[in-house]
Amino acid sequence: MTTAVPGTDGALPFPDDFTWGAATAAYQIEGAADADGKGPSVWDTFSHTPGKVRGGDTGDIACDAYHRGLDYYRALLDKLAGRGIAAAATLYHWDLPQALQDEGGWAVRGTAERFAEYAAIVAEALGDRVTRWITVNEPQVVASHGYRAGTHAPGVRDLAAAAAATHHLLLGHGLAVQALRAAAPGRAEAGIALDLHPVLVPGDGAAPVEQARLVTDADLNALFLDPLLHGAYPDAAQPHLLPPDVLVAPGDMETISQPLDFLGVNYYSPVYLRAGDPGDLRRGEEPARCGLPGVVEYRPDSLERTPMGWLVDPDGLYDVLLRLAKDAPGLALYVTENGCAAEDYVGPDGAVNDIERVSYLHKHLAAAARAIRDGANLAGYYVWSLLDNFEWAWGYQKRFGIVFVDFGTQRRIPKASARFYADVIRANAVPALPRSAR
Ligand code: IFM
Repeated sequence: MTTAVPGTDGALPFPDDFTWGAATAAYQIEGAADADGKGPSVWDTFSHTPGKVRGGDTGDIACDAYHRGLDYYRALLDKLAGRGIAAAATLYHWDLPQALQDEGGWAVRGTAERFAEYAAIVAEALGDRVTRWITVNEPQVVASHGYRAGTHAPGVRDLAAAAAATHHLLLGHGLAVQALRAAAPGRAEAGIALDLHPVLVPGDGAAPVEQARLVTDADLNALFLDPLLHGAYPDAAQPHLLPPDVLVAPGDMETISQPLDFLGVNYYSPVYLRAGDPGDLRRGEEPARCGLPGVVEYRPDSLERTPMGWLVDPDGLYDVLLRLAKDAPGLALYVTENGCAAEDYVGPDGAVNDIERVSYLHKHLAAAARAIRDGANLAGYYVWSLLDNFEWAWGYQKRFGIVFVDFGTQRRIPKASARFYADVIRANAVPALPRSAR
């Protein structure tokens, strides 16, 4: 199957030193749940609890990646280096040792301190092979899904624990940055990856809608951006999401806001708000998560949705990158995750022709190129995800990979999107979008 060849008329170029990558996460691909002395983690516990993950799926085997290398991480990094690929390593992508959870997990300060010790150990072990470190992936999701809604591990539903987790995840990030820099002076580049969601009010928002926009933006974005970039929690956030003062020890905000080497942006979809009645919802509407009266969230009919129900809105990526260019001038940005689930299947010819994902990536890469042209300091892009994998509470039912995994045989099949992405990387440019998609 052929894909569009970039680099021709109208192609949008990327800077010469742009980084291209594909992201995965340990629990989602490694398997080997109890290999080599590994103790249980919160996701082992959660996925083995009946009713928590669709279909009863677990990460016990996943893509079996761990068993495909001895001395797994060193071997993996050496193989990547051998292929001219520089790894960026994430220290925490949602899977905490169960022993730390038993002490309170991210709801207690001790976990942030243990995390810094772990960062130092990992940097000692792998610092000769890794220079770019992401401390924590999507702390917003950890706090909201793991500690407030309980739909992710550790399955806690407790507002106070979630607010505490927010602070300790950020503090853990700050302490880990210090540990990384101490372990690999002058060599470690440290950042964090945030899931960011533009909150949009098309047209003229009435006063309550504009108020809801401010609160929703504070809850989802500023609650993490402001402490990291400006050393303070945002006043506009809902009070129950804000860590209480008693948890914030002197010096914490300085630790959290120490300069980053880069900021990772995970972008999937925005939030749309309009005036409406949460008690009498129309089709496609949901109560606004900020809880303010007279406002609903909705999904514009003009936008496609992925099988996750997430809106496809590449302009949102552009908006987020330009907002950061303004809010954190000069800070290097990486898109550390972007991609979509699709209904992938192996065709009679043995190929996986994921045209929806090709279209999704094409539009989002074009948005990224436009953002660079308009001033965003975007240094790289990592597609989510390299492989189909364990999609948390959805189990194996949702496929995000550019490489198909047959979980019965562990056979891998690069999809059409993998070829499209390889073409983009080779050309260091994304082909012009068809007029209809602009
Ligand atoms: O699979 C997840 C990933 O682990 C974190 N960010 C969002 C992805 C898709 O849901």
